[in-house]
Amino acid sequence: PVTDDCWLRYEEVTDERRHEAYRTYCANAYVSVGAPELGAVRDELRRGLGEILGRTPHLWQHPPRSADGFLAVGTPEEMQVIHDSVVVDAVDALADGGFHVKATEWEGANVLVVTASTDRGLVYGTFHLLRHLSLGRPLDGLDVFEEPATADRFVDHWDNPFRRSVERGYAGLSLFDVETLPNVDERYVEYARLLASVGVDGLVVNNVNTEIPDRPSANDAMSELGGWRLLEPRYLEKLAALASVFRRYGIRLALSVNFGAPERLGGLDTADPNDEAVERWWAEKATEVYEYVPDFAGFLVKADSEGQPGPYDYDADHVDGANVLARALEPHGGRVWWRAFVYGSHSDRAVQQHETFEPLDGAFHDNVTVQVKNGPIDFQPREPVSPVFGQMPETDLALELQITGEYTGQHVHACYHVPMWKEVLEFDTDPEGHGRRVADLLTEAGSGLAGVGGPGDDPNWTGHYLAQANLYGYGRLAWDPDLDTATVTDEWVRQTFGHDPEVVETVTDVMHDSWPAVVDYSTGGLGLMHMMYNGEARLENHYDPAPGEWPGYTGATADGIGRDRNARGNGYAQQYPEALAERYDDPETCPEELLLFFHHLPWDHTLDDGRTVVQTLYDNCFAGVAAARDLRDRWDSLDGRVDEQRFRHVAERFDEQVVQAERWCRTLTAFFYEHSGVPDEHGRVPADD
Ligand code: BDP
Repeated sequence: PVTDDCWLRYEEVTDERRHEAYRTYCANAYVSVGAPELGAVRDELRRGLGEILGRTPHLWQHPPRSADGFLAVGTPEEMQVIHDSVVVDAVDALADGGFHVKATEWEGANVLVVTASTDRGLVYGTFHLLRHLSLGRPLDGLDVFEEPATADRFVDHWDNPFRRSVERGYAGLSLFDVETLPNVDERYVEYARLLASVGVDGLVVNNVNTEIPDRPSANDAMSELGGWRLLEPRYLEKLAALASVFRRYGIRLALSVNFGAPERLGGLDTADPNDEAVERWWAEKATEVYEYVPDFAGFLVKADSEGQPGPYDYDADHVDGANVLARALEPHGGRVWWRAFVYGSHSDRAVQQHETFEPLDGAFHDNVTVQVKNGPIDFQPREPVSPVFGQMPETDLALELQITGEYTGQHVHACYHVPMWKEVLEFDTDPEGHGRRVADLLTEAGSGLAGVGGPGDDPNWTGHYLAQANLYGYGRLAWDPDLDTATVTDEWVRQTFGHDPEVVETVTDVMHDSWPAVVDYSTGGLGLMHMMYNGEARLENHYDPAPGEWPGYTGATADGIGRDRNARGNGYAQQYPEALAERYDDPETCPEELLLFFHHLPWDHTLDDGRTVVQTLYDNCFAGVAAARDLRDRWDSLDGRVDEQRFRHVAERFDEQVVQAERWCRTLTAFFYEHSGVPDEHGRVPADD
């Protein structure tokens, strides 16, 4: 195929008995008609069942009486067979997107029901069924109710439509082509299928950097040129065409907007959120957007951050800024996602978000979501969980995760983010209080998640075949944050690479061991971060090691390393509730993997196992390299068991990852030695050469 099917490969079921059962239930499908989503359902059944059964299914508009079994997809109201086969009240009670799948009997026939209270639910139910079949699971006795745990499950593209580039994208050009829209590219449909199959229900199509920053920054090269122009009618027309593709799959579109749009686009002399003309401008603009896209989801805003305009430019605050947009969208059912990624007024950016946003709790409009990155810095390989979570009880918070591997090897390295995200979701924001995990906050508030960085036009979508798992895992966790890593991985591996036990076991292990390896060789594993090239020195790359470039992040001196983000230092730890603040504040109780994030410690400070800080850093860096080599070798053992195309591609990437891991290890250990003057106990540092 021109484009890779990712996890929607739908391989033919090989087990004879299963094949027989699948055919009985699914060779004939009676599918309701009407809503656009049902068109998508029919297309997917044709495709999926066609492959899995090895024969195109018959699609009916009435119950196929002659068959000894059939699949019925629709709502209880529309289809008698479904009405008779399910508890209608239970189906009606499902949250939007929820579905019920049940194997039963009706008038002497075996019937498999896929039903829901909304059309979007039928899409998810259909994908659930196809996943069930792809995983080779039995149909007899099947009886599943599922509903999404979160209301918003967005993928935020950082695409620059006017440049067709992607900020922090490692998979080619933007998928979306403003030149050719409103003509619809087939890949839009393929992409919508991938997203819907994992429950994603919203898509921001353009970069949060809607203009080139007014401060000198390497972001210039990646930001959009005049992104606010997307709000012009001629582009809204293109957006409408795109929306109609995604609507069939239950996905709503949103736009990143420029806070200065009333000036830049509207010709007003201000964008002050407290100005009446500005208020009117946004209201009229919102009305216009909804004329083109009636189910438009809303606006995402990066304001007062990295050179983007914002309310601070007008002596207003984030509440004024978010609420003026919220009032404009409210009559249409739209929402504002206001990003909390604001920094610059502190020497340590970790401190700023909580300080800026926590006092604003309760002041945002109901249709505002404050969108918070998982950690206080910026999508590092490992960070503590942002102290904003759990501390703004009156505000809808969304968790912003990065799907794209900006700081985790940029899709040259394999780095499976799901275990990292699980740590975040399971994190208890208030251990001595109500015990509320991040996952609970997201589901209670009915708010949700935003995953940054969508696929590009690369034939394999993500640049690295194994990075497809991050998109898959993101969607699955957004749907159900309580899914465990092993389940998500197993689903992904089997659908993507089939059921050969050796392949399943090897790929699963490779995935699970990939993130710890990256953390070890690129951070030393004790909570240091951001030791890569950044900013003006080189094209902002966030890929190559450069630990000396931003001394503020490592805090390395002759006597020690790390930052005092504690009571003796800048007080960051004190932003957490007491139990957490205490845990982080004492090096004895601070989790080892975050130790140097919270503390500047002497090089010879000893850890629990008796090793010193500097020796542990050395050991972890070398362990990371050994792990990367091991990942490569394990992948190489699959030669001949995975198709040549994917095998080679991944093997080559692993070769490059090992070289780069060695470079990281050499550079970091030399840096630690240079400051500490302490050689490695095992003679590896200083290096001979
Ligand atoms: C950082 C990226 C930068 C983004 C910024 C953001 O390096 O390109 O613009 O985050 O999230 O991760 O706005």
